Amino acid sequence: MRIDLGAHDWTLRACGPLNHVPIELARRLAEGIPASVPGTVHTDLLAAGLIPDPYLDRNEADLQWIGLTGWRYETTFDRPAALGTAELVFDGLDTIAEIELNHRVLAETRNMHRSYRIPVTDLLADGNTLAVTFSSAVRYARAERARLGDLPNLGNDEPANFIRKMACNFGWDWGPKLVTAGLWKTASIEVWDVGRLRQVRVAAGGDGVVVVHAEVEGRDDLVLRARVADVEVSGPASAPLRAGVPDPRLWWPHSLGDQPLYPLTVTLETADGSIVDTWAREIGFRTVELDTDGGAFTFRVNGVPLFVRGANWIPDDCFPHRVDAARYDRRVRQAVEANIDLLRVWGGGIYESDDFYAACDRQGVLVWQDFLFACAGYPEEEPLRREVEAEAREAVVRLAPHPSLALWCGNNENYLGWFHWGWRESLAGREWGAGYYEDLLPSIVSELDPSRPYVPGSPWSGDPERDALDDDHGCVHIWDVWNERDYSAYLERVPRFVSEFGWQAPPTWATLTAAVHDVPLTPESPGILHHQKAADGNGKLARGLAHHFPAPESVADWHYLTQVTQARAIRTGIEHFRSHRPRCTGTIVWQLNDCWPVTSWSAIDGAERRKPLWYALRDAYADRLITLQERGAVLVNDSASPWETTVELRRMTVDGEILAKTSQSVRVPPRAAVVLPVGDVGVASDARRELLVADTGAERAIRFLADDLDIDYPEPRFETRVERTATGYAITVTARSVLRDLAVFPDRLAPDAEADQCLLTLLPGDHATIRVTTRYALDPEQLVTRPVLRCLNDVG
Ligand code: BMA
Repeated sequence: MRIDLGAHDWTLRACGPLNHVPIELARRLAEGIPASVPGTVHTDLLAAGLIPDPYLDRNEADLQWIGLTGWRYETTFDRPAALGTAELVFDGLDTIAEIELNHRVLAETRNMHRSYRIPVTDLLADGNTLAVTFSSAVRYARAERARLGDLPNLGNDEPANFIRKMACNFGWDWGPKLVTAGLWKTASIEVWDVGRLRQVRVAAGGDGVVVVHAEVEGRDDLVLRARVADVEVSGPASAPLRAGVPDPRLWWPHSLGDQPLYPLTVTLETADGSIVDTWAREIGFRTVELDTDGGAFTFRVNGVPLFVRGANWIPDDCFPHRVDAARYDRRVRQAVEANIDLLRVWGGGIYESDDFYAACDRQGVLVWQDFLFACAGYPEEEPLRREVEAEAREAVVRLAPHPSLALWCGNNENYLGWFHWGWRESLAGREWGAGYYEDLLPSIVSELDPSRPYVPGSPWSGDPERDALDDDHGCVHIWDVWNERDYSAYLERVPRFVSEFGWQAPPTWATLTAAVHDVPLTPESPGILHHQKAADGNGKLARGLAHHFPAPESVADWHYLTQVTQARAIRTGIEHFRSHRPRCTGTIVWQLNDCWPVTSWSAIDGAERRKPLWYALRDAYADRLITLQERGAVLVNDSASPWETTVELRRMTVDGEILAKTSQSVRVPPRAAVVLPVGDVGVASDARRELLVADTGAERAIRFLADDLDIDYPEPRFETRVERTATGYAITVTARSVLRDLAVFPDRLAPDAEADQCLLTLLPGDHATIRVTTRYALDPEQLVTRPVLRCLNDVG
């Protein structure tokens, strides 16, 4: 029997130290306010109307006292009716907690990434008081740093590396510093009598065999039974069970096939067949390997090598308990609709809830899971070491049943720090975490999840002695391009695999203006700058833009041009890297999502809206891609069937006059790329006014032969027609001149309005229909006028 304590009334009080609590709140916070479990202090204070929304304007700055204060959660509950062993179960405590039952301290915890189970059988009375007191995570981490001595940390200005808590909770270069405390996952009382499944560990490969290792408690005559599809096996609880499903249908990433899932139920039973405990999941059958031969970094699923079309995943909210199954599902759906087939769960966040991995299982998205270490040196001393071990063991067992899980990875960018940020020298022999990445974590994976590949880090060159950034070996992160150069610099390199590269842009207009209320609103107004966390972020945005466009004259131009630049930058990178398959076997864009409204590298902003980058990803990650590179037209086919087509190549002027033309038939085998040289057709006579177009009928690539600043864009000439549809509006644009990067931003008119296409380049005579979905009645005239409808021809 299980009693959900979240259904009980909880009270939250501030407790020592109180010296940072605002005086006007002190009395209320001493008396107590209603609290939620799962939840966190910030959201409880928000619900009680005591603090403003931390995501708006510069409120974050006024709320730093929360992370410096201690907090006590309290509830009462009756003695459970059932008899047997009673345990208090916490699925997640954030983070430095003391648990008291009936005023007696039962346990102290210090790891957000673990669950806890505390025996209470003999401690329960008819009425019980449960209190969980959290001390300030900031103060704890600082004290641990003082005790153990400092280690490098680039992620934020607090010693996040000295506490097992989501690192980005202390701030990141896309996230606010809102240091939380609370029972962030469910809390319950469980009472069991005859026996209990303590842990169920599952391995399933491509042959239909499921192996179930169970750890049980209770009587020693209990029987374990596993049912998968129509197959049922049983045996003594002390031995693993093997069930074989004949002719299993294989699970594939969505780009290669279906996602058949098989219900697996494990029961613990008495000898006469009565069920004592049950564990159930959906599993899938497939193999996954990482081929690292000769420096490669190639994922193979069911033996098929992939070009990974990935994106990096960060916590979808600074307060992760707010991300429910439906929201995970929507976010993964947005990834799939952008043709993304792998998400990398980044090491500065969390092991996500099972709802996330289940959404990936169902929708065919591979998951690369970092262990939770990012951009810092980590102490290997106690108590950190045993916390790391306990959390890793729990995470590996919990996530192993998910067919989507494809890779375990030791850390994010810590080898980069070792090789490139001066750590090797400054650490002077001190331990910094390598023992985790090279020893502890791989041994846990090989013990508990031996069929899954493991790499020590991202980036990683295959050898701890070799620079982690090596284009010939393993996976690299490319950051100098955004930080210091122009996006054309992506074209200079052909790494084996790129697990991070990114370019910033502001969130959508609706998201930005709902979060920032500056008057006037400018790229440098205080709220906009507050919602930009990267070092010199706005400077980099401005310099990135200056390579291609005149300085924006208005915030509307800034917003449009920075978004165009972001989309272009990532498109440039992806098309180039994909065109070099099979030497390069994957790209993971930084980053899919945001945790609040912010200018960042994301494709989907903090209010779930798609930025222009999302649309660019959908195009650049399409199964069939035609791209015009320096060396010719490259056709990339990542589908499972051959691509036979005719490519018509034209060089034309911006006014539509055709200067040269050829056509060629081509066959691109599945999962291959073919280069067609463009020859004389590609040689410009006046680059400022010419472009190259490669058309297959269904796919098209356009390459302007000069850079934007040199192009003589014609005045935009076009006609529009707006029609009401069942779900909103259809806008048909007929181009009379070249129109470059045409976009409609309907979120400027209604908060729910979305366009189905963005950044279209139309040639004279082309027409395109952009569908806008919205529940609101919009003004058709505004829909087709600046700043809602824009193209590059009318900048300035
Ligand atoms: C890498 C990531 C993140 C960071 C991003 C952008 O360092 O691993 O830490 O947010 O680049 O700077």
